[in-house]
Amino acid sequence: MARHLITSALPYINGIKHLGNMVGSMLPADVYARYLRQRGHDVLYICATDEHGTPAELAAKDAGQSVDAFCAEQHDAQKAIYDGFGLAFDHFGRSSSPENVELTQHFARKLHENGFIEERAIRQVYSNADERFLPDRYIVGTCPHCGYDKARGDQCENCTRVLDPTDLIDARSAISGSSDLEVRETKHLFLLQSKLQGEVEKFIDEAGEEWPTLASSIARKWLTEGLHDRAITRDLDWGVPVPADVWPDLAAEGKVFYVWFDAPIEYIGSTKEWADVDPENRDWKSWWYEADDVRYTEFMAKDNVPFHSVMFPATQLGTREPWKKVDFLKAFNWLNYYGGKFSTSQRRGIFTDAALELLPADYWRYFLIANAPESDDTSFTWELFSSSVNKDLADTLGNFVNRVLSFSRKRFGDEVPAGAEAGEAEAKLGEDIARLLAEYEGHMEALQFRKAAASLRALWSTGNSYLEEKAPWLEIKTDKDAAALTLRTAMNLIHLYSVISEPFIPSSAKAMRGAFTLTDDTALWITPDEARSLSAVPAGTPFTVPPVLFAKITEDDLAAYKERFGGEE
Ligand code: B3M
Ligand code: ZN
Repeated sequence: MARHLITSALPYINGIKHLGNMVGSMLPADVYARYLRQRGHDVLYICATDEHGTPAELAAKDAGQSVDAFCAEQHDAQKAIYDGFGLAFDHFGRSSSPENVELTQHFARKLHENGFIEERAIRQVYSNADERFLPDRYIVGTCPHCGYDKARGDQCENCTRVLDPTDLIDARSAISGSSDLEVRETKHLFLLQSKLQGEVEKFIDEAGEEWPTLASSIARKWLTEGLHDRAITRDLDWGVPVPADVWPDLAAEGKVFYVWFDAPIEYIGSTKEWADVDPENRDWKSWWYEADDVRYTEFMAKDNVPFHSVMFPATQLGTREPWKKVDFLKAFNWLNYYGGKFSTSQRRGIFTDAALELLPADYWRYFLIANAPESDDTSFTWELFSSSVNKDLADTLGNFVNRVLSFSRKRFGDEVPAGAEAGEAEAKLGEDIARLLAEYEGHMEALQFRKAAASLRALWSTGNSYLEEKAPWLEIKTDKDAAALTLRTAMNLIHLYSVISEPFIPSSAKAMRGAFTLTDDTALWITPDEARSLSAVPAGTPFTVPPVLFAKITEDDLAAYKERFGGEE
């Protein structure tokens, strides 16, 4: 048993996330966390809403709300959706929490004490029309690297390069659209990342060794470009205030920390929020401080990798305190919608709230993980989605469960039938299952989600092949005991499926497992060795037939979904 700390990138507060956001961070983290819990490990899965920064201010302004009211409301809305998706966080916090404020200020103090923060006067864009400085996303313009004309002041969405607002060509205010901008001098805090370059390189050489190529190559590319000192404060009303005891002038001017400075610290902040709910029994520090026995895995989309692989470790290293750093960084490419981007403004693609209104979470969870953009970008299409739901979930798994249980009840009543002893076919089945299950475990341990889904699918199919081969509906005519053996074995497969499918489709797995009234069902997981004998559910076990697990998506449904969400164009 090991201690596993898991975090998924904090969803930004400014609106409901789409399926691409879901598959690139929270969902795989949940699948992994569920798997590890089932294996008996001590798991802490932490996430939160990322609430500071200009996008929150701008979105609140659009909604006609104060920023804190907006964030509180949006936090609850997002949390409700994630509950609906079955995301079993240990805590889903808020980066605007007092815990995070305290920790962020602590980090800044330590960095300052160790000489890694410096006050510098910089020339910043000031909007005469808006009578304020324009940080980050308050400015839009053309990216100097790729020419994208809607690049934001902090990062170009198109080429993902990190920018400074003054880099933009033809800059204008995102508030008023005014291009009556001038450059004025103002003071900000800079994190002297350049001084930490060597240490971060050493960290990535060691830890990054194990990371998937997508993550380690982005980290290395970043290091090759060199770590630049970066401004970590902003002129905003909403954010973690600069501590007045250390920087009285800046505090008096109302400067707050930059959102990317406090957001990763919220992984720790949210853990503290979790502990503060039950301080007698929960120890946040043991997960983060001198936590050498903890294995820390982070999940995120590729655009977040620089911040997590390089900048957050630099921040942690610069405190000269033993903070837990990432051990394994799992990054994802993009999920597209018919080959193009998901887009909120053009109402293109599927958002998490709409998805849940349409179909149960398990349908989405399975499809998304089975098609996770791991080695490449992948595309959502309704055709692919419905064929995968119909084939894998409805035909292969759901139909198997219902067919076996209904047929057995009809012929043998409400208990698992006894019948003949296991024979050659069962021995072969046991071997196949044990082999596939070992493969499945291997892929889960390696965080290879698509491959894990393929192994799971193969496990489901093996049951169907066995059933087709034995054909209990024919056996029953000539040899009742043989039919009973087949059904008992198939019911053991259903029970096995209910256990091992739990990370992917938790509600359906629960319904499947609930079909059997077992006196002793304490095992969280079934290992390949245990699975081989297919005997966890003995003859005589009472069972019920659950309602149809997965409804098929019809041609009419498909047409309606495409019409509503927009398909190929
Ligand atoms: N909020 C993700 C984004 O909005 C960002 C992640 C923070 S993780 C510390 O792109
Ligand atoms: Zn660009």
